[in-house]
Parts: sequence; C-alpha cells; structure tokens
Amino acid sequence: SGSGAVAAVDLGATSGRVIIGHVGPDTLEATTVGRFANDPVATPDGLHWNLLGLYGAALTGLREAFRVAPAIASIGVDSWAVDYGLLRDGRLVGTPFHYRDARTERGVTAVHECLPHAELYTRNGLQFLPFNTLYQLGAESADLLAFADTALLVPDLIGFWLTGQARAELTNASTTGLVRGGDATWDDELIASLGLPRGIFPALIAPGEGLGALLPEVAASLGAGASAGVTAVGSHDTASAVVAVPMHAESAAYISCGTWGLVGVEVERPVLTGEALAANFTNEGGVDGRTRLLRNVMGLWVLSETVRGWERQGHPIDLPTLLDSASEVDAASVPVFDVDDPRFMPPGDMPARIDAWCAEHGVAAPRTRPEYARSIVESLAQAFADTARQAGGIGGVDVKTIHIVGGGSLNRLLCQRTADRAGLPVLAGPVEATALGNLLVQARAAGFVGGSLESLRDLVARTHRPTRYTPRAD
Ligand code: LRH
Repeated sequence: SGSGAVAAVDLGATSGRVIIGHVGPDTLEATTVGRFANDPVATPDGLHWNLLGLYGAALTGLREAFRVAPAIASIGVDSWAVDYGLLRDGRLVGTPFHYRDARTERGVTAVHECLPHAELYTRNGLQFLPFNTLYQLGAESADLLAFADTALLVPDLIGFWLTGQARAELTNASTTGLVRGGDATWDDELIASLGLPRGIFPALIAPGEGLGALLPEVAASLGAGASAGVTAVGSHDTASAVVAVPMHAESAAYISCGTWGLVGVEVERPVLTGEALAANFTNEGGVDGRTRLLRNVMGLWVLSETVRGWERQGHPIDLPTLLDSASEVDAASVPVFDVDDPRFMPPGDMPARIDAWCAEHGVAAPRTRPEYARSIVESLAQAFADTARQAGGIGGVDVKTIHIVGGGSLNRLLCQRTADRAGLPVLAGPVEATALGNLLVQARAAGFVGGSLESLRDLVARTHRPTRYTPRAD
C-alpha cells in the first residue's frame, strides 16, 4: 500500500530533532535528519531558552528533510509545554524564560491571592505546578504585558515564524491554566479576574487543522514546494507521545518518560473530583478531544542533572556503564526517596539534595556513584508504580499493563524495576513516541492514513513492537 511523507520538529528540554515520516495504512517509518542540543542560558535576569538558536537548528533540519524527501506534504511542531514568547507587531519582545526559572514563585503568590488552587482546579483541572503559564504570566512585568499584543507558546511561536499565522494549539493551550477544561475555549472570566489582557491570546486551533502555508521566503530557504504547509499537531509533546502509545486505553496506564515522567491514563472527559485534586492530578487536553489524566513525576531530570554535576566536577560519565554498575547494586541497600520533592526541581547539586532528604528522613544516603544512580532509579520506579495505580483508581481504568515510551523506555533497569514495583507487566517503546504521534496526526490530516486514535495506535503496535518486562518478586 502507498504512503506519504510528512516532517516533525520535536523540541525536548535537552535536545531537538527533525524527523521525516513515511506513513501509510501499513507503514510508519521515521528517519531522523537533524538532531541538536537544547542548552538553556542563564543571564542575570534569569534562566532562558535559546529560541532563536532552536529555530535556526530546526530550519537546518527541515532543509535537510526537503533535500532527502522533496515530496514532504506538511510540517508539524511540538515541544515542552507552558513556556511562551511575548510579541508586538510580530516581533519577539524579551527572551522567553525557562520553566525552571525561580521567578514563578512570585506569580504563584499573586495568582493564589486572587484565586486559591482548589478554585482554579474546578475551572482548569490542572495539577499545581509552579511553572504553569498562568503563574509565569503572574510574575511578568505589567508594562511588558501591556506592551505585548500576542503571547505564543513555543510550538505556536515556531509555527508563526514558519507561516506568519498566530494561533494557539489546543493541547498545549490546556497547560496554560487559562483554558476551560474539556471545553476548548479560553476562560475569559478567569483571564479577566487575573488581570491579564485577553487580547494577547490568539484563536485556538485543534490538532489536524491546517495552520497555513509556509511563508514564501521560508519555503524558498528550505527548498520546499509552494504547497508545503504547517499542520497543527498535538503540539504539547506529551499529547503527541500519548497518541503513539501502542496501548488499549481502557486497560492501560502510560508513562511518557524523558526529562519528566508523565504518568497517567486516557479518559473521555476531565476528572475534577476531590480525590483527583488531593492527588494533584492534571487534566490536560489530548488529541481528538480526549483527556490526559496524569501527574508529572520528576523523571530522568534527576539522573541527568546528577550526571551533569559529576561531569562538571571533572568525572566524565558513560551513562550505559553507570546503569550497568547500578544494576549490580543491591536494591535493598539504597534509599527510596521522594523524587517529587520540590527541592529537586531547579538545576543544581542533586546528590547533595538527596543526602539532605535522607538526613531529614533518618535513612542512610547512597555513597558511590552507582549507588546514587540505583537509588534514583528505584525512587523513580516507585513513583511510577504508585502513580500508575493511582491514575487507574482516579480515572476508573482497570490498569493491567503499563506502557513506557520516550527516552526512558531504553533504560532497562528502570523498566524492569517499574514492572517489579507495580507488579504489572511493562511494555517499553517506542522511544520516539512524541515524534511518531506528531507524524501520525499530520499523516491523518493529509489522508495518508485514516481513522481513530485506536487505529493509529494499532499501526504503532504493528510497526514498533514494544519490549516486554515481566514483574519479578524481590
Ligand atoms: C514534557 C513536558 C511536560 C510539562 C513540562 C513543562 O516535556 O511538556 O508535559 O509539564 O514539559
């Protein structure tokens, strides 16, 4: 059977990639043509993303994509959630902040003085995370907000640079905290009561809708055909990843594991119960109007930031070797700490924070580098197992299988220990779920494949067989 070509730009917190997809009823082939680092930059006013650098690298990748596959019909862009750029007359005003920047604390205080979290939850259904866009806007200078005419989340900003069209894609807009859960509209009342200018939020657009044709000068610089355009996808990376989880949503939990571990289930509509609020679960917008009922678990960030710290101290680390020696450590000999403790959120010395956590909780801290690595993996696995079970309970899903997708699906120790601690089989992969979900939604819009999310997931399952980890008793 035939297939068509589409391209995905997928920006993660540590790296970005450009991927060509050949997609058809029995085909789902993804080829990476560009891969580049995403290194945040600290300036005296805070921690920022180098968005111009990322856009430049994405263009280089797209140029290569059109060279390799001139028939590419469309481009889709996804990235991490919540962060935005402010514009006036189409020009970026100020350098976008990184969600790990400490300024959000001020915004939390300001917003909660106006509306406490429990009240916000009944409107937006979002887990409390100090960096949700509404808190970032709450910390923004009033002058700058008054000066700007548009706010665009990161993928929407890239889409704007490519097409000249300023829109807000729905799945990512749901992470701002300013969209009515399940309702797919900006919450005008909330925006007004927070004193935010309604006019900066552009019209919403749903995954699968066309954003627009490439600007002529962009198309020319990419060597793209005049008809190539940008299609809205699940531009929140986690929304795209969930599209490509090869699961049966009525009996599975998923973990999209990269910098973060997003642990949850898919449901038909937001769950705004007291139980969901108390467990700090989020209801984020999914592709095709589904709801992603999940919780942010700290994720591989804790491990990668630990490794970065050791490397800064002059100890080069080979991650596979570290994980091999971590596998040799006796699991019972290392502490299981609370990975979601807020102290682990900002960049910094993770081993020292683990030591402090252990001292406060009267348990022995790890000593060697393999012991630290093992302790982190065990702690993540425990949080994953607990949160998957909780997600099933809150969402009314009888969880029989846990799927792990993203970079974490390659971490065999983490997959096995999650299975062990959950007492459930773990199905690992695909590693590039986010890019695959991005490609699939575009391919469906272009008519290269048809059907429901279920049939897209079936295509993933047929073309990317997951690796099975069977739970073992300790
Ligand atoms: C994962 C992710 C997550 C958000 C965080 C900001 O990349 O998009 O879903 O909570 O980044």
